[in-house]
Amino acid sequence: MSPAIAGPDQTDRLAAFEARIQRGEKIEPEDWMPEAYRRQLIRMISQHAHSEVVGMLPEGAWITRAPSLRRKMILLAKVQDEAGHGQYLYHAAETLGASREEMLDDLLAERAKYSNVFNYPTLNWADVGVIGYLVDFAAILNQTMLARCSYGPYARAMVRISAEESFHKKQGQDLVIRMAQGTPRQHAMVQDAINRWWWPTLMMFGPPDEVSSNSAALIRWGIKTKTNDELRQAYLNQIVPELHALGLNLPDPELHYDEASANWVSGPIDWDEFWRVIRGQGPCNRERLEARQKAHQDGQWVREALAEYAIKQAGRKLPVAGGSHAGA
Ligand code: FAQ
Repeated sequence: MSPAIAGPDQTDRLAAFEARIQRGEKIEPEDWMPEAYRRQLIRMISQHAHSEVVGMLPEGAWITRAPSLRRKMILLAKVQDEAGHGQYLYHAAETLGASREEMLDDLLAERAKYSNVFNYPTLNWADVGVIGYLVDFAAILNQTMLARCSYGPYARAMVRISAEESFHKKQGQDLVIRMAQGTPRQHAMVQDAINRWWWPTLMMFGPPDEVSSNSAALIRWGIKTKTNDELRQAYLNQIVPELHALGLNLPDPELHYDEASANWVSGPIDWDEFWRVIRGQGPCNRERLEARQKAHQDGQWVREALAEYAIKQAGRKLPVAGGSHAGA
């Protein structure tokens, strides 16, 4: 609700709410919050949850083809973690009044967004390392910021998720280092994977600040504390020297170090590609959605069984005369 159209009570409430955020207090589910704050959080947290769940697919495709038992165990654990992250995030969105069914319906009916980066194919084993290293690192920078966000349940979920993502990044980095220092063929494979994932990963931070429609509200309410471009810059400054140290190149002839600002500066990002991908026309959007729709259908009997069980359990716990419980 904007202060301009709020009545006196609402204006006071909004001012008190914003003062709490200024003081660094966390907003909890039972607290008063402006409707626009609630809507922004549901939008962002549900998109984040969808990204974790859809994000299981590109790497999940390699579980059966991992080159060793050790790598298979690591990958299984990572993909399973992403499912857990989806759970925490859907729960966090539920604390704001969103229903799980509605959120999933929105994803399956293509009404909801999820991260652009998961709409690209994983063509070889090196892609698994590059996703873990580059994509998880990008996610960590974003999520470390969100761990300080003003909404308590989201901030707390981010603390745990970021810790797990750090392990994901380390396993990806380890794989990339091994391949970069391996045979010429392995080096070429990992270089090829970096060439394909580099630009989509830079796009993950969201569109440039001047066209980021949600940033102003999110920053005002302490949900984001850094802009899309600020996080993208922090990412470039950390990842570029690390990749160069491994003898890996980036597919950007204009990438250079600017002494004056002490920043790595990238060439232009193809934002047309970004908008196409998030509007459903990326290389794998259809495949990703069909996989989620099939998983949802396959899980129908589990949901029915759980619902039936819950009804039976509730029936057993119905209070009876004398204060005891039926079936107890
Ligand atoms: N992809 O106004 P802004 C992960 C949309 S988790 C798709 O700048 P905002 C873990 C945006 O929704 C990765 N759409 O938006 C993992 C908006 O459209 P709307 C996901 C995007 O919210 C690793 C429009 O563009 N992380 O990787 C994207 O201020 C490995 C205008 O944009 C999160 O979701 C995008 N990249 O900033 C899992 C973190 N960027 O909704 C498996 C939470 C923008 O108005 C394997 N989210 N759009 O119709 C955020 O921090 C923010 O929402 C941003 C976007 C930074 C993503």
